[in-house]
Amino acid sequence: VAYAGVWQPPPGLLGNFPHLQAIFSLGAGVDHVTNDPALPRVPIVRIVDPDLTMRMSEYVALHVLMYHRRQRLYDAQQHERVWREHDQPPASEVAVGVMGLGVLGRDAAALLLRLGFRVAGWSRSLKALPGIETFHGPGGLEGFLRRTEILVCLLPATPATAAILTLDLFRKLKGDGAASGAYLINAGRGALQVDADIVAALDEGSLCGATLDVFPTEPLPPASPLWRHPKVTITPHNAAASDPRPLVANILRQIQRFEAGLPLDHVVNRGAGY
Ligand code: NDP
Ligand code: OXD
Repeated sequence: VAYAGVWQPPPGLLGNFPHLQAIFSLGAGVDHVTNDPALPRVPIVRIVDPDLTMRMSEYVALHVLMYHRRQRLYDAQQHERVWREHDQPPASEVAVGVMGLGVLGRDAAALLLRLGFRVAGWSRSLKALPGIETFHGPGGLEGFLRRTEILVCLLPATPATAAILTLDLFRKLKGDGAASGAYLINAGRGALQVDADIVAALDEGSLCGATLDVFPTEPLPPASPLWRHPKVTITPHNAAASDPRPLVANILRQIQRFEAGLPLDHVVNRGAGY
């Protein structure tokens, strides 16, 4: 076996292949591969594919618009047969902040900009993106949060991002802006969030709504209070479910390039963890 395409291989499994030359994550994230302490020292390649990127941007736009257009409020009104219109601020007054300005974060941010929102992003290294206010590093986080009403998280799970989404962080979001409250959309990884802090933030009002696609334990255990929380929207880690057709074509293209002596694209930086 020269190449392995894996999602969540049991720890130690990949160490059994002495001829392995590259490991392909069957997704954009790689934490499910890198968390194997016995992982062979071969390149780890992640998926960067327009199909996956578009699916994630659709998800982000859907949920940002859901909060912006107060769709859950209108759903509740419909249930009660209530015909009542609420004030609707223009998107140009609503500040959306994207944590992670990688392949997925940049595309989602560009789409949100196109929809008219005030968009900012936060990344590890300095970025310059047209029309998007950028912040970076631990020193840039507070300024980014203070101006953000709808927080979209598209960070990878690494030691530096573990449990970054805490009550303390939610309290820094801008709750008195045009969106009339702060909202969270996490489609990055469950390891980024502290579930109990999300519930606490929703209950005290520092968050007015949360869309969660990922969880520290998946599937989300039936006993989790998130399931029935009236301000939570849950999806089963399918924000950008990889379609096997483009995914397989993508990996085969990479193998052909590699066997022709060309470098692999999108190789993970093991030190950084993404
Ligand atoms: P990239 O590697 O292209 O981008 C990661 C971004 O996160 C970069 O902008 C990087 O900063 C930033 N980042 C990493 N560490 C830090 C840190 N410590 N502080 C601040 N910023 C940081 O990844 P993708 O955009 O392709 O994917 C992002 C994640 O989305 C994946 O790792 C995966 O976990 C998740 N995902 C979820 C899916 C789902 O269905 N829910 C589907 C696909 C992916 P810099 O630019 O400076 O390097
Ligand atoms: C991914 C995912 O990383 O689907 O691609 O979570």
